[in-house]
Amino acid sequence: MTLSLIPAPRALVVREGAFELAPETAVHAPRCHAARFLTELLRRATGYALPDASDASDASDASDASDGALRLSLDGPADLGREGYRLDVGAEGVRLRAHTEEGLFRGVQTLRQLLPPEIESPTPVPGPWRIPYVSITDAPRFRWRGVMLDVARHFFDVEAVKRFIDRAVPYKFNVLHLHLTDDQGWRLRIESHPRLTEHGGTSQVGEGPGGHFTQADFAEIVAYAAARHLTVVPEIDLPGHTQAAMASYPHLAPDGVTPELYRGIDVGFSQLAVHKSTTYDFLDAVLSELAPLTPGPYLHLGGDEAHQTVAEDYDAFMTRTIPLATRHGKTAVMWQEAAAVTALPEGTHLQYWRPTREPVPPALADAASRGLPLIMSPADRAYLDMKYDDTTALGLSWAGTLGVRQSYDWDPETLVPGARVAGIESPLWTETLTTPDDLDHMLYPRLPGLAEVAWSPAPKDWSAYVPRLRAHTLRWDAAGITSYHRSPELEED
Ligand code: TNX
Repeated sequence: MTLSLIPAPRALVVREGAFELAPETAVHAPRCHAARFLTELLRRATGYALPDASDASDASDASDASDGALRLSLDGPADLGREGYRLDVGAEGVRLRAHTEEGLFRGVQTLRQLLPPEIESPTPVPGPWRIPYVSITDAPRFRWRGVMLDVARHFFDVEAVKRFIDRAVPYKFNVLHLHLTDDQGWRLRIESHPRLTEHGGTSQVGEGPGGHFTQADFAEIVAYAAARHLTVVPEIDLPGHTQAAMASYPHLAPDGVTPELYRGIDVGFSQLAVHKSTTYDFLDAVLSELAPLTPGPYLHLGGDEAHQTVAEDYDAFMTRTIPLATRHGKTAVMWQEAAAVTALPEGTHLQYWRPTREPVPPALADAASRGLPLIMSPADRAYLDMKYDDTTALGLSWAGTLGVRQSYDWDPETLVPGARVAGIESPLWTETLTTPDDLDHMLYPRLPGLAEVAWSPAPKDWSAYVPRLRAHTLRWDAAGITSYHRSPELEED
């Protein structure tokens, strides 16, 4: 029996035989997101009742798991960390143990992949529903395993963002970074500054009407992500990428003149009035609304491509702006350019995004040597908006084309020697992407490989990975995902 688990677990033993789910198979579990997620998934595809037996027995009691049930419990080994789990499947049933609810949730994704691909079906289909006998001990290599969606260049609504989350969940991602503002649009309602969305939210790349999230919409996304153990990291990109804000409030512009809304795809032409104190009043107001909407510990302040801002001004701007985030108890995250800021607070996360072929900027190497954690998103490995090859209709290619193998074959810990690598993140910029199917096309089949880079122990083996990845296309078919890229690289082994 060959299994096709992605990301590959830390340790896996497969035995002869399989446990078969039956309509009356009982689910014993503490009340938690993982248990709800699992029973909903199983009931949807199998049509089985799978009675909830949580009240009938103590789910934390590991001793009598001999009755052919599904058992989830929080008595897993603590040494596997917050997201680790143990999964044992045998004649006696399924036993998933973790130390935290988050660990159970990650383990549920593994259990999901042990079932036939049809388990992804949104409507009941015939079984049998067999789960091979296994013993798995698993925990992630990195604590930050992110996906990013740019809702600024093209707006994607709550349903589309939920669907994007659904694509990341089976692969054990745990961070959802939302790029909420850019030149082309401001996408989150700020009550103290309603024109940001009433005006600045009405544009996007090209002709479309734009759009924005109300604060209730944003809360809905945060809750949906939280129920899947993803932390939302909202980004307000500063001090460049700010045309939509300045078009809404001209006092934010250096010359005080209202710019037009922007519908192109250039970067690096806008900057806030970095010398005016009213700019910082504005930022304080925005971050003071954003922080309480964000239960996670991070606020992303952008900092990339501020080509209009001279180094001295950039330093002064960030030095003044970062405390507006940290005073709410948040940790600042910024793109790698912010490494040059003289007084970065301890713990500030820097996001590496330039292609790996470029030398590491001395300021970034220096920040890394001071122990600031890095999130690795090198454009020629992790940028999901790069074309697969020259025939890809969607996407950009400024960092080159990015095939499936190239996005899989890299080690985040070799890029900046000695750095503390928090993990990786895969950004999906949307200059050329307008529909949820477009997003799927760029995500799959690259996203699972990036998940494996983030979760599984190094080293990795492409030729052993390809058959596993190919098996996952059956899951996408069963789930009704139609627009994933049919990559010739999947025939390579
Ligand atoms: C660079 S990555 C950008 C974005 C673009 C992206 C397109 C980064 C920090 N800045 O503004 O959308 O390239 O690939």
